[in-house]
Amino acid sequence: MKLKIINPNTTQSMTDKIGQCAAAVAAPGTRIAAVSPRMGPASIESHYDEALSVPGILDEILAGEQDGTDGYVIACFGDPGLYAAREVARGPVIGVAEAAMHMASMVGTSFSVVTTLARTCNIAWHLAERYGMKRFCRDVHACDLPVLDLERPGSDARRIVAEACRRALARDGSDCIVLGCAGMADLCEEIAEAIGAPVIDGVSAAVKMAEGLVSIGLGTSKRGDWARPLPKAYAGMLAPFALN
Ligand code: 2AL
Repeated sequence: MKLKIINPNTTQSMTDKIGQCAAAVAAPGTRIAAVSPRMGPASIESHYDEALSVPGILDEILAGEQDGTDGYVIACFGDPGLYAAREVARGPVIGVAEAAMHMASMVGTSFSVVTTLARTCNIAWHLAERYGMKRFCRDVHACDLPVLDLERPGSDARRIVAEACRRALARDGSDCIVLGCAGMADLCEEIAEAIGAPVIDGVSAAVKMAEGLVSIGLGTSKRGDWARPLPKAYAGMLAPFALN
């Protein structure tokens, strides 16, 4: 099967890292294509960044529908454009926050989210609410790290994130940690080992969920809310997004 992992930000080093983490957990028969969209922000850490990442994500989904992609992962913890993407995809589309929170709720009765900047905490809370995961989510903690610091040598990000996870677990009395940024995917194993509790990276979680759904023949339902959008004209820069 062919899975497309879309890092909605345009930072190629992060896309490469996400692709490696996805490939490391994929089954032998799964082909992973990790991409950044042609347009979008360098990192996503505000509602503005999220909104402007969505056209690039949809562009990648539309291309995937042409080239036989079986399933998709949106690899940004805000799950930007997830429901719009489902409207145009036949296969499953999984958001990393959605996948991580669901898997966390299966390995513990409570989780703590550790994310990048404090301003993204509310985005995580909104998602927990949307997915019915709020009752499992004890709290959302920020490391006060901008997303691109995860890519910057010398930023001390590994230590900062690990320490934030340790503190979150202790303060919340939670059972496990959800990493609140796709750019933290490579830190998962070492933090789990350091803190002695499950740490869930949404990229791995979403890859396995997409793989599982495709392997049992499940795609996005086209009957109701996620039916294909109606054909109409789109004006200006969005003209190429008009569907037939
Ligand atoms: C993210 C993420 O996963 N990728 C990105 O650019 N921003 N989310 C976050 N909370 O930092």
